[in-house]
Amino acid sequence: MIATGVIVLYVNRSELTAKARDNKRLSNLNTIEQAVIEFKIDNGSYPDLPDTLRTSDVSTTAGYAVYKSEFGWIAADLSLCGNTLPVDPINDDTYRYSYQHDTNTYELNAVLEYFTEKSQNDGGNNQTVFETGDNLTLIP
Ligand SMILES: [Ca+2]
Ligand SMILES: [Ca+2]
Repeated sequence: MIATGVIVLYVNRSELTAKARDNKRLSNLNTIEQAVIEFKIDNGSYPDLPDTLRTSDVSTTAGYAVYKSEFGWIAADLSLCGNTLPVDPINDDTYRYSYQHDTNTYELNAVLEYFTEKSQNDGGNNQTVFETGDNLTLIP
C-alpha cells in the first residue's frame, strides 16, 4: 500500500514538469494525427472546414466541451480516436494545439516547453512551435 502511494505521488509530480507535458503533447499530437488521417480515409476529406484555424482552447460547437471527440475543438465526429479529443496539458492561449487543413493537406501544431530543438528542427516554417502534418506551411 505504501509503495503504491509513493508511485502515485511520483507520477503526479512528474506530470507537473515541462518535459512530461511535452511528452504528453507529442503523444497527443500523434493521437490526433491518426484520427485526422483515418477520418480522411473514411470520409474522403479532412475533418472540419477547410482553411479554418482551430485551437484546442476554443470549442467549435455550442454545448460541446473542447475535449469532446465529437464537435469539440475540431468540428467533426472524431469519436474514432475515443471519447475525448486530446487538449494541451495547460491549454490556454499560449500552450494549445492548432489544426488546419485545405483540400488535400493538413497541419497540426503544439507549443513545446522543454524539447525546443524539436520545434526548430521539424522542417516547418515556425521555429517556436512543433509542427507535424503533410503541409507545414498551412499554419504560419
Ligand atoms: Ca517548427
Ligand atoms: Ca506551419
